[in-house]
Amino acid sequence: MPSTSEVRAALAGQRIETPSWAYANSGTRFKVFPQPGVPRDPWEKIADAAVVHRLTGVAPTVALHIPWDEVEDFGKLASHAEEHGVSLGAINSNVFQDEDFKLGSVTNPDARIRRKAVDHLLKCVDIMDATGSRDLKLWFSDGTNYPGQDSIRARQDRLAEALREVYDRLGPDQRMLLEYKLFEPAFYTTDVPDWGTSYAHCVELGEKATVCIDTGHHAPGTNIEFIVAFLLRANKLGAFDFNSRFYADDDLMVGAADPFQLFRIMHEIVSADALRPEAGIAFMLDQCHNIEAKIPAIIRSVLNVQEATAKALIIDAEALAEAQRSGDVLAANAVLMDAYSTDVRPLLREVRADAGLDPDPVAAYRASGYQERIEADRVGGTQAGWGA
Ligand code: AOS
Ligand code: ZN
Ligand code: ZN
Repeated sequence: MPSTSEVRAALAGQRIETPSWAYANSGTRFKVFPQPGVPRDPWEKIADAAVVHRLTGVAPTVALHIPWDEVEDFGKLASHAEEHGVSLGAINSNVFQDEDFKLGSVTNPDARIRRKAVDHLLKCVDIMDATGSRDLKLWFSDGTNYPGQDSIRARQDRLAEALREVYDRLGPDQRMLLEYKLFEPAFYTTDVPDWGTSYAHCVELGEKATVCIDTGHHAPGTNIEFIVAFLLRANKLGAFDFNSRFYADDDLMVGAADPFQLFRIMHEIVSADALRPEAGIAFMLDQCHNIEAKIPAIIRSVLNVQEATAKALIIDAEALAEAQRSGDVLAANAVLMDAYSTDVRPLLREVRADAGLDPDPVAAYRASGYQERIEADRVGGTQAGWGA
């Protein structure tokens, strides 16, 4: 068994990044239900993210999405974050909401539009220089809807060319995270549809390019922990976009649909000693809270990741290795299930208390009066940009 102090230290040192867009209004293509008190601009999104960090102690960075979080002076935004006790995390590039990108961004058949898309990505790297962000996260909605619409192969060439130009612009301490998604908004082909495609491009690019796994971006039944294990072994896992899904890219709270899957993923992480921030994997949330209150939902999500992590940390690794060595299938499975069946909430409450935090961050938020304050102060909150 790992020692309790090791488990506690690992939990106290865990880092989870929250996304700016999760604090804003969002919805489906059918309706956005606005909520009172949501942030009106990036400054207020960061203030809310800081509240999540103050209450949980493990969410010190917030990811931005450009242009949703466009401001004149990103250096100032970074200082604003510091003043609130957090810092700016991954810069998410958005090349999917411009009229010009109807047939794609970096893989568009028109060279002028490809140029425009790449220029946006380069601008995102300029922003990273100003914010001190390490990661540029790329997700492309590019693809086709009909057989014959465009050349699948030519689109891969265009993608490779665009990625190369952006990769070469990265500073020595900056990284590129290439996210994949099976489908949507394209329904016939997607240019980066799976981890294999992302991995192959990252290998071609070099060591600063790694794969981002969004847990909602696979075909039903996909074994995500296998992908995690494979990429960890290849040193090509850069980040997670955590969320849960019942059907497709549902963007629900992580750990809500399938906490067991989250545990299995965290088991791969823990057994590869990749939980430590120095291991270089960014654990981010990518969620939309369409009907539930935003800040408590994000706190709940952070707690769900912590619970899955704690269960993975208490797995008896020696007993597991012994059962695996001796081919005792049932014993090996029982070791995992024992850990999964353990109620780790008391342990996490203690870890929080040791860090000077309220053991129950959701209750602490409700008691803080913050929600009442923002509802009174903020009128006309913005939309994340999604589901408009
Ligand atoms: C889109 O499906 C992806 O998950 C991206 O990460 C996207 O940039 C993010 O969800 C914000 O919309
Ligand atoms: Zn994502
Ligand atoms: Zn997504």
